[in-house]
Order: sequence, then structure tokens, then C-alpha cells
Amino acid sequence: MTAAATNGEKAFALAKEHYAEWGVDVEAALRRLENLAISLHCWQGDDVGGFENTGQELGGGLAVTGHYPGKARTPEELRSDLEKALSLLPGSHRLNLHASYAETGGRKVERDALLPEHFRGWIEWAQSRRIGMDFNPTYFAHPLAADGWTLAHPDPGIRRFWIDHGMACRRIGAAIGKALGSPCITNVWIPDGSKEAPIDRKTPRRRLAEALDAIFAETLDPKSNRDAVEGKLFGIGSESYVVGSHEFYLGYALSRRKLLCLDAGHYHPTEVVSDKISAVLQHLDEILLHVSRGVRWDSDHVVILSDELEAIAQELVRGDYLGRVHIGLDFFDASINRVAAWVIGARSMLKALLLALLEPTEALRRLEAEGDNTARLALLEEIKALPFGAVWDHYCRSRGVPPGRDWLAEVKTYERDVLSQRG
Ligand code: RNT
Ligand code: ZN
Repeated sequence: MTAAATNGEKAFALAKEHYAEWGVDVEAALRRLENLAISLHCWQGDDVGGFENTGQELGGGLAVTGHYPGKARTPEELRSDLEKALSLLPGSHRLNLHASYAETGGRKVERDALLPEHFRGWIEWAQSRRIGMDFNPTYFAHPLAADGWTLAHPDPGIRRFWIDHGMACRRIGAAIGKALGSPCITNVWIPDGSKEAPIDRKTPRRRLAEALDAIFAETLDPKSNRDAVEGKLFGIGSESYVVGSHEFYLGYALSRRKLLCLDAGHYHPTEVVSDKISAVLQHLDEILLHVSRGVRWDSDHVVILSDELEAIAQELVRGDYLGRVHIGLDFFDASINRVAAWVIGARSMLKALLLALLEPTEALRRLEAEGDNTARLALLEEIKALPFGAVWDHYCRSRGVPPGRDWLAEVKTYERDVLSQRG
């Protein structure tokens, strides 16, 4: 062991004792953390580009800013970058793929004609790494989505095309889940909405409900595929009206028994997803989280260990929801090293979960039940000074992953040897 590792392990031994004084079993927390998988979103690796190579602009209100060199241009490059990121995360995680990342061998395959075979490369890659996968139909970056309307489009032909895409994607999701022996969460997000206030808010919502019902008409085994629906408050170009709003999808998910996807960047700035989890899980069996970070108009900054991220993780642990909540990341930043962006976001999520698992929740719950709100607040503040860093570093080290800032050197080496060689 290096001197730093020896010191780190000494610090961990002391930290463990310190937590034990608070009634916290550190090893038990680490065992629970090890079972939690974060679904890593493929689209951080290439600025939501995908491999259709149509030259179509992203659209749908999605905007990626920055020109950091070295973005992945092929499935091989993207998988290599993902492998680098995954190698720097303790635990075993998942891949979240968009339909626009199909591998069609240079042939044009329309989105309504996509088949599981177009994702064989990804499935085999996931099999070889023994990880699960999640999936998303792609309702943007396409000529038939150029006006910002898809499933709620007034033109029935365009609607039909996008319904068929959704149906194709669910079958792909089921094939993925079956091949990997782990349910694939297939998440529907559409951009439909308008810049100015529409006269008719009702009809597009009726069309969307009907289109979704058509997509979900086929019964699939929940062991292979589970459907999620994701709402949004507004987007660039859909500031005044979004067809698939939160209320729309909450009602839809409840009435159709679907997973609701809560994206942390999709609400009013003072509204938080952490408070919604226990509300919606009163009525739904499972939900999907898109862990993101909103900053002013942008809903997709790289996730950091913010108060809200901690609050989300606390809710999952305190509410005993870890088995009912699927955690996916959703952000895109082209202004920094893209592999580092994945690692920063995913490690922050894991840190938030570890912090929550290390909380003396039962003691706090007792204080609350006794009405001792003074002690509850005082202890919550003191808990913030417990030696969490030593536990995190030990967790990384013991799972064969660089602790602390050490991962950054590996990303820099990868940038020098691999990313900077890309034209
Ligand atoms: C967009 C949604 C959606 C996308 C991805 C690429 O506002 O958050 O989840 O980010 O599908
Ligand atoms: Zn999202």
C-alpha cells in the first residue's frame, strides 16, 4: 500500500468508530450502496449527437453549449469513453441509451423501423460488462420533429410515425431487458409545445394521451420492459405551453400504471423533486429519476453534490424507496472533458447516497416523534461535520477505484492518449 492509502485506511478506521458513536454501521451502509446502480446516459459523451449522421439539428428545446475537443464520433469511441467513466465509479452501474444511437451499418433505417438487431452492439457490450441497460425513444433531431411537435402533432401521418417509433422502442427495450436479465426502463420524453400561448391547450393533450395509449397497447413482460413518462415545465421554444406537463403525466402514469419520470431540472426553480418522491410513491409502485441540475434557463448542468441532490438521496433512504426508484443521470456539458462530466455527476450521486446511508435516521426520527425539533436541527447540522470523506475514499479503494481526486489524473491521461487524437 502507498503511504496515502495507509493513511486513508487509518482515517477510515477512526471514521468508522466515530460513526459507531452515532449509532451508524458503516459497513452495512457500504453493503447497501454497493447494490445501487446508476444509469449512465450515453448522450453526455457526444453532446446528444447519436449515430444517424443526418446533419439534423438537435431541436426539441435541447441545447448543448461548449466545444471541448474529443467528443465520441462512433459507437466504438463512445463505448470506450463509457468504459473509462465506469472504471472510475465504485460499484456496478447501467447504460441509458437513446434510439438515435442505433448501429445500422451505414444503412438508413427510419426510426419507426428500428429493431433490436440495430442495438446488438450495445447489448453485447453490456453483456460483456455484465451491466443492465435502459432505453429511450428519440423524439427530436429529426425532420418530422423539426417544428417541435411529435406525438401531439396535428398531422395524423406524423403522429403515426412517432407512435410507430414508440412501439418499436418498447420492443427494443423488451429485447434488451430479456438479453440482459434485468428490466429495461424505456422512458418517453417528447418536446411538443409552443413559444406563445395557444388558444387550444386541450386538443394536443388529448392527442398525446391517445398516442401514448397506442404506443402502450402491446402488453410486454415487466421483467423485460417497464415504461416511464417524463414531463417538463418549459423548453427553449416551448416557453408558454408544454403538452406533456407534470400534471399531464402524473395523471397519465396513475391511470395507466406507468412509471413517472421526475427530472430534477424540469420544474419551477423553487420547486424540488425531493419533495415529490414521497408524494407520488403514495400512489405509484415505481418511479424513474432523471438526476440533473437546473441553472436558470438550463435544465441539464452536470450534477454536483448540491443540497437538492442530498435531499433526493435522503428521501430515497429515509422513505425506504431504494427498491422502487430507478436512478438515471441526465445532463450534457460540452464545455469540459465529457468523460470527467460523467464521472463528476455519477460520483456526486453516489456520494449523496452514501451520505444518506450514513445518516443516523432512526435517532432523528425519534427526536421528531418526541417533538424535539431543537435537537433534530442541531444534530442535522452536526452530522454535516462527520468524517464522510474517509468513508468515501475507503469505499473507492476497496472497490478498486481511485479515491478522492485521483481519478482526475486517469481522465487527463485518457484525454492525452485518446481524446486529443480525435480530429
Ligand atoms: C429533455 C429531457 C430528456 C432528455 C433526454 C436526452 O428535457 O430531460 O430526458 O434530456 O432524453
Ligand atoms: Zn430528462
